[in-house]
Amino acid sequence: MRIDAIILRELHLPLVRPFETSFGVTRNRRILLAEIQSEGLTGWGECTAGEHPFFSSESTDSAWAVITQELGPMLASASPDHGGDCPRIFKPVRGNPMARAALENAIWDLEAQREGISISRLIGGVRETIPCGVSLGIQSSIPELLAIIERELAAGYQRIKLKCKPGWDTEVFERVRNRWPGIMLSCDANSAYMLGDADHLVEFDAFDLLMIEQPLWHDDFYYHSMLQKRLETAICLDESIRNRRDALAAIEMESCRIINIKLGRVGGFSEAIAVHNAAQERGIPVWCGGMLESGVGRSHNIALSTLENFTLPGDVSASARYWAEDIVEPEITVSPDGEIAIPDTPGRGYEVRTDLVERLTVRKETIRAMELVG
Ligand code: OSB
Ligand code: MG
Repeated sequence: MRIDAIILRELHLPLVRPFETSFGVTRNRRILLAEIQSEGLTGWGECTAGEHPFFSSESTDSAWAVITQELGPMLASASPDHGGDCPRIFKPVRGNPMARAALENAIWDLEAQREGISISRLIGGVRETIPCGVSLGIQSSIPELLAIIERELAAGYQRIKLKCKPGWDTEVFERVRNRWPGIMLSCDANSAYMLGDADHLVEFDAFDLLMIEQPLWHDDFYYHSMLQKRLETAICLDESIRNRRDALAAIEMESCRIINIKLGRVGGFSEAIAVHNAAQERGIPVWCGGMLESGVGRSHNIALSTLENFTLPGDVSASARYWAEDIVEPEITVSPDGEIAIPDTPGRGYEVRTDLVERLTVRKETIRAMELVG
C-alpha cells in the first residue's frame, strides 16, 4: 500500500477519576494518535506510552520524538502490504515498542479495511465476545475501595484486579475476601516489592488470588522464578515481557504461569501474536492488559483479545469507566454479564470522532517520506 500521509496528534483527555498505581497517580492522559492515510483509507493507532517513563522507559514526549524523527519517515517511505511488514521496516530502531505499535497497529487497521474484514478476523480471532475485568487503582481508604468493587461487580465485570504496594496489600485483600469469598480476584504490584519481601508475599497465598502480577523488578525473570517457587499463587508477568523471546525465557525459567499481553509493550500486533502463540504452545494462558487507552487503543485491545489463548478476563473495560466522552463511536460498552461484543465491521469496528479529536488536539505533525541521504 502507498502511504499518503502519517498524521501524529497529541490529545489531552482527563480521566473521569484519578488512577493510582505503586508508581504514581494519573489524572490527565496525554494521548498520541497516529492517523495513516493510504489509497483513500484511513487507519488509526494509539501510542500507549505514559506521561512519564514510570511504567516503562517510554513517555509521551519520547514517543513523539521517535515517531516524528525516525519511525514515521521510515514507514512513509516504505510500502508495507501487511501490518506484519512493520517489524522489518522498523528494524534499525531499537526499543521504543509503544512508538512502533502506534504505527504498526494503524497499518493492521488499514490492511483489515482493504480486505473488508475486522482486525479480529484478519488475525485469526475465534471469539464473538470477550470476557472483561477491571483494574482498580489504590484508593484513600478500604471502604472506598469496597464501594467501587460493589459497583463494578453490579456492572457485571468478571474479575477484579487490585493495584497493590507495601502498605496496601494483605489487609485490603482480607477485607475484600471477607466480603466476596467467591469472586475472581487478582493483584498487580507494578514492581513494588523486592526479593527481601518474599516472606510477606507468601502471605498473599491466603487470599485465593488468581495471580500476582509483576511483584518484582520490571526487567526481571530470575528473581521472579525464585519467588514463584515459594508461592502457591501464580505469578503473572507484565512489564518483563517485551517480546516472544522474553515469554519463552520466562516460561522456561518458570518465572510466571500466566502472561499479560499489551500491544504497546511488545511493539504491536506482530509481536503480540507471537507471544500469544508461544504461550499457547506451552500451556500458559494469556490475557490482554490495558494502559488507560482511548477508544482507539481499546478497539485494538478488543480485537487482540479474540485470539484463542486469551482465556482469562482482561483489563479491557467500558469507555465510560475512563472518559466523560470517548473519541470513538459507538463508545465501548460491556454487557450485564461482563462481556464486550466483537464488532464485525471492517478494521477496528469503532469510528473515530474526527471533530472531537480535532478539538482535543494540542499538537499535530504531518510526517513525510524520509529524505534519502547518501
Ligand atoms: O500494569 O496493568 C498495568 C495502567 C497503567 C499502567 C500500567 C497498568 C495499568 C492498569 C490499568 O492496570 C488497566 C486499564 O484499565 O487500562
Ligand atoms: Mg500490570
